[in-house]
Amino acid sequence: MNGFVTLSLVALSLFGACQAENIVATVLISPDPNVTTGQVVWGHLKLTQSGLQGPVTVTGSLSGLTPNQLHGFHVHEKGDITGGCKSAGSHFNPDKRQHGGPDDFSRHVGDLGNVLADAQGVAHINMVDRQIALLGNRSIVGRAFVVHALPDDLGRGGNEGSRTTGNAGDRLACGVIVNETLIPLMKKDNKLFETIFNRIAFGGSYYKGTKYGSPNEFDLYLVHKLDHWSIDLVIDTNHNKVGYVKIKINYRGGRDPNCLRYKEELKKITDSNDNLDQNKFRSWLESVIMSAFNTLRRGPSGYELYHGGRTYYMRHKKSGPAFTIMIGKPNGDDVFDVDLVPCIEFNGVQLSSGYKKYNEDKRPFRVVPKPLYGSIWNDNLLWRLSFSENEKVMLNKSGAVKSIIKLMKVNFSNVVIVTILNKM
Ligand SMILES: [Cu+2]
Ligand SMILES: [Zn+2]
Repeated sequence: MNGFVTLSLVALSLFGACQAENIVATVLISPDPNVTTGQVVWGHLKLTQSGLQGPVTVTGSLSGLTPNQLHGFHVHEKGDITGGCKSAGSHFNPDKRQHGGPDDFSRHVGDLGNVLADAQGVAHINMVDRQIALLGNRSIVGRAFVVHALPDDLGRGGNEGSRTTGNAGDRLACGVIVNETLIPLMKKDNKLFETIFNRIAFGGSYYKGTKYGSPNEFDLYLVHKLDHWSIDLVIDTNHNKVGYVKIKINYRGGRDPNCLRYKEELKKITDSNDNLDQNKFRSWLESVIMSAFNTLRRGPSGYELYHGGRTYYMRHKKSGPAFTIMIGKPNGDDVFDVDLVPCIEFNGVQLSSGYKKYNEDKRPFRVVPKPLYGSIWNDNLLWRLSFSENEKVMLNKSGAVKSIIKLMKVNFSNVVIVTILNKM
């Protein structure tokens, strides 16, 4: 078990390149308890943004409106409805402009104009807007939609009320805009996670049976990839800790600004000699998960995550290299645990001598930041090798993988978990 393996990567993806990926959020609109007219407005909205720069599509319906009438419809600045809809504050207005209509250049970002109720008092909503966003400065996630009693005059009423609120009257109903899944929340405001996070993969050992014995416990890998045109990875197996490797990054992008930015970000998970540090990686990822949780609403049963029109209750704890998320099902007290195991995946690397048989044809392998004690090396720099892709190939050959796949398909909760974490 000796030698160094150097991996040169071809241009795969530029740092910060935008992926045409949909970002999704949802809103449950519920009646304002302070309304005294007896009008009860309910609704459910879905928001979709195509890519980081794309427009946001708002779809859904509202019921209980005044038949055949326009109702003012805005995003207000605060995601707070604890004292009814008035707690949501003013129209969301980061550019400090006057109130306007959705097609006006000069408007509040939150000015979406009106929705029109049909003869039954139902409004079917399908609008596209370029000023609101689900990420960045104009993000409306964590703010609130408000539905008003009167039409919004779109700033054309010729009085002060028109220039500030559109004279849309009382607030009939409102709801907080929430991200549907955890992964987009984790990507938000975290450049490094956005760049190196790749996917969620089912865990458990394929080799020695499965870990799916208990239906309430699941292992999911949070797979990261460092692949970048401007770096080389040096995988060092030349030490006496069998099953562990040391990984050094060599930067070869020179003064390329993308490379420098990537290098700056990677410092969060490397030591001063550019070796990947498993302690740093674990605590960095923990902070990413924590800040994602902190953007969720916290209720008495845990953090609330809306998904598919339902609320899930989530709590978390740390356990070794993994983070355990406990998820309460919306229909009862049934709780299942998900162990999120962070790892980094490598493709196209040929490991030397002792590892060759697990790594035939440069098959992908992973490293896990598993704490290691009693080594002559700096423990933080040694990563546990994992060959789950290889195990899958071996099991495929023997036919044993079929029953595992069947088990995974049967297990509805598995599918739900991955959907909750990572919009499918
Ligand atoms: Cu409003
Ligand atoms: Zn406005």
